[in-house]
Amino acid sequence: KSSDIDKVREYINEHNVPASAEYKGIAKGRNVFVIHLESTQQFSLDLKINDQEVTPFLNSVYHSKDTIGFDNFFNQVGQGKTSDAENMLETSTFGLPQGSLFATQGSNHTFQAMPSILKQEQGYSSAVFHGNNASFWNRNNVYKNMGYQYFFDASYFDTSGDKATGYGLKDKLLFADSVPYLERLQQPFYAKYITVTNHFPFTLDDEDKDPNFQTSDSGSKVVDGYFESNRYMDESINEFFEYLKKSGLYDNSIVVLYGDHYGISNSENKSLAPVLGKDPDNWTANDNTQLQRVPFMIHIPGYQKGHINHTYGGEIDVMPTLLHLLGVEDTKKYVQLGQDLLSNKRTQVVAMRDGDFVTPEYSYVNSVIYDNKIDKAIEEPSQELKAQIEKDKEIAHKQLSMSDSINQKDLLRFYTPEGFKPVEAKDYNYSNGLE
Ligand code: GP9
Ligand code: MN
Repeated sequence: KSSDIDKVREYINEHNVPASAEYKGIAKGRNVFVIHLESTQQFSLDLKINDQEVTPFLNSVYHSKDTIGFDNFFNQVGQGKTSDAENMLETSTFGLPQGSLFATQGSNHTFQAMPSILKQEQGYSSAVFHGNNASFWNRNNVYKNMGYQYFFDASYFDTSGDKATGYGLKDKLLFADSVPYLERLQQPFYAKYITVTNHFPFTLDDEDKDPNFQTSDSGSKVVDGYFESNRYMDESINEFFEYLKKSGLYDNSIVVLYGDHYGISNSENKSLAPVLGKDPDNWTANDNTQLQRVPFMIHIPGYQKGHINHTYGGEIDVMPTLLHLLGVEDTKKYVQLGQDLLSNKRTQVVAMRDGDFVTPEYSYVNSVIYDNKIDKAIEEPSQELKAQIEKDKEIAHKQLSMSDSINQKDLLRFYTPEGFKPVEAKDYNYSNGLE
């Protein structure tokens, strides 16, 4: 109904934040690599186990002068896990309250997604590289509706024997074997790599373990295996960066890295706690929530003004951030629920898919208010704090309900931004490579 989309437009007009002068367009015209770090949580960065960094290469990128990194960036996925993360990054709307938008509605859904916007505004080509079968999470249909030009799934790679694990081609091979396709992509391109090896149950083949890395002895096989497979993923990214530098692609590209969601579930967090130097006996629901931070970094070769930004945000905010960096200034005409992470006009209330939320000072988890500074539940909140929490709750819930209205009713079919051409799935065919 048109009145629903009018409400959405009103919300966007009130909540969109403009690009900041300092950052807008600084990556304009560059190729974009988005690297999806499967199940990677922020705590692995800079973590040392037995005196060794778990992710030495990612750490070097995170602290590079050419990187804008984030340390209060949260995953916001629901039951759609990877597919929810992808949906947020590509559309700046949430996944559904239940189930996966990709799986349940993605075959016939109106998206105004990154590949189509970059194509239409700036002439980008686009591709996804992923070592699993195209039908997983219904990607083969969703990507067409998003306007992805190419989708190189497992069928494009040799996944025989020990080259693959449960979710497909091993990451090092995905990066290496993607090169012949990548090299034929028209520049500038928007290329997404979805890694898979660092996925539960984190049982890496022995041949893929770093013999020099001795993992934790936490009492949980999942936790100990997690760090070993983190290390493998880290090496795969390192190898890909080496390729990018050698090929020359590096200098006219940016690399965006993000973790999609937790790898260690709440039920294992008490085993994880001592590895992180935390006390498992005083573990709270808020500690689980605080562990929902995932890596997010934007690596811009040659930038030189890199730093770690402490803003509180999440996956919903990536799309407007990237578009602004790439010189797509007018994000207000689109329907994006997030706010540019590099703007100081943003609101730092991070909605979780279940309605809980996190702010820099407080968290609201299972109806309990936590003070983040002292890491404790506030038993008797003041009237003033209660009012503040109600306000923040309203902000989080409004953002979620707007998203549900958009996605459950497929509202974008009633709204085409000025100058935007709706995507036609039939224009895409992923079975014949680059022909
Ligand atoms: C599979 C992969 C995993 O193709 O992306 O998805 P997940 O299980 O993490 O949602
Ligand atoms: Mn995932």
